[in-house]
Amino acid sequence: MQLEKYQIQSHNEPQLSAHYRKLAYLEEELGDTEQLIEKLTAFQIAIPSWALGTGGTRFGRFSAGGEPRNLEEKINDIGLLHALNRSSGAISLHIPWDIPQDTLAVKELAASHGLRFDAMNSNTFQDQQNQEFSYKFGSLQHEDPKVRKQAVEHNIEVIRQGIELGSKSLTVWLADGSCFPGQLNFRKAFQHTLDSLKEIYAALPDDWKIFIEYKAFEPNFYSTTVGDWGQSLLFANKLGPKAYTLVDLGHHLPNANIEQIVSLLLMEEKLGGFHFNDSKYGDDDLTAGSIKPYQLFLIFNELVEGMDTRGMDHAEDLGWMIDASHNVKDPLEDLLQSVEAIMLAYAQALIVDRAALQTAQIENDVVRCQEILQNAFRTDLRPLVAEARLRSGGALAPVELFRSLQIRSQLIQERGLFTMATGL
Ligand SMILES: [Mn+2]
Repeated sequence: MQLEKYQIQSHNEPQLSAHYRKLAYLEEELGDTEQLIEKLTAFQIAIPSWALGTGGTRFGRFSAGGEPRNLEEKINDIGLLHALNRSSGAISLHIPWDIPQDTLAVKELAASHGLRFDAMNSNTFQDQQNQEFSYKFGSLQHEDPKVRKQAVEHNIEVIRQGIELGSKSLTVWLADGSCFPGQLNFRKAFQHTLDSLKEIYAALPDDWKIFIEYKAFEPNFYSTTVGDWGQSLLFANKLGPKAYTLVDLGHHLPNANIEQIVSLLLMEEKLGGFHFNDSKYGDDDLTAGSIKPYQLFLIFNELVEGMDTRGMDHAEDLGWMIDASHNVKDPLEDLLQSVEAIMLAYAQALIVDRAALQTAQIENDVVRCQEILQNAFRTDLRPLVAEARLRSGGALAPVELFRSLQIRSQLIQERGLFTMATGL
């Protein structure tokens, strides 16, 4: 199904006067908001192709019905999201779950929705049918060079697919590690991984980036070979200028200071990409901003400060992606909520009074520092984010419109109740 312009307009129409009233109040508070709205309009968050179906845990999976049955339907779902919020203008593909059968047609379909292809994702964390060697004991780190070669070749194949689609980056997340003390020689595992990554790096086109994602634990529970930002940064530094660290919010040990990590990676010019989600305990993959919205704001505060210090383009110079799983919510509603939370945190970071904060820091005025940050965080910027959406042709209240149009029922009618999207 496709959203028509008139459907969005007739949803917006009755809400306009209330919207402009709230916006006027905000403009009185903030002064000129044009620049903020421009930045919000430009900011796009990639939707992962594996997050459009209902996720699950190892205990079960409960389908929402009407899940996309193929890559084309996944692209259509992201097209729906983008039509609603105008901030989901990119797709992050996962190979082999989403191998394009007809690349040209897939590109055309994405373009018809205004979507571009963000980072490609390889998969050496599970065995595929007809695969010669198993990744049970790792892929790029494996003791057996034949397993490493197979994993390297898979990554190079993903790059090749990405080139055809117009992507410019490869995200490598490895499940490699060990479950028990003594199982691995840490140095050997690191060295094998580095050697394998070097081969993948050599296959990158000049204008491509490789993102090395880290994760503290799971599925391995004793050691992970790319376990934290230090290990990722080691790899990225040893590989070269096209290699960067990717931060996934859920991949840290509890209470890690992610905003500090982000700040230092930006300083080192080694932050490349971001995976948004939220968590209470571990890699819970919950809706961004659902548990710790203040942390999300603090992270954006460092991102904006760090990018501005280096003269980076907020929208273009880092890869922004959601990496979440939807077990109990409708995946599309969940993604709309995530995008909204990310946009809000970004907007709040944009209004932080940087000059005043710097002065307060220099004067060791700790109270003032907190006041400045929390003033920004506690300003309700929803009208500003909504205005950016409205100007780009999106809906004032995307989730409400999704519901009033009964989009899920229509998708179920189109695709059936017992469909299951590929993914986690
Ligand atoms: Mn991730």
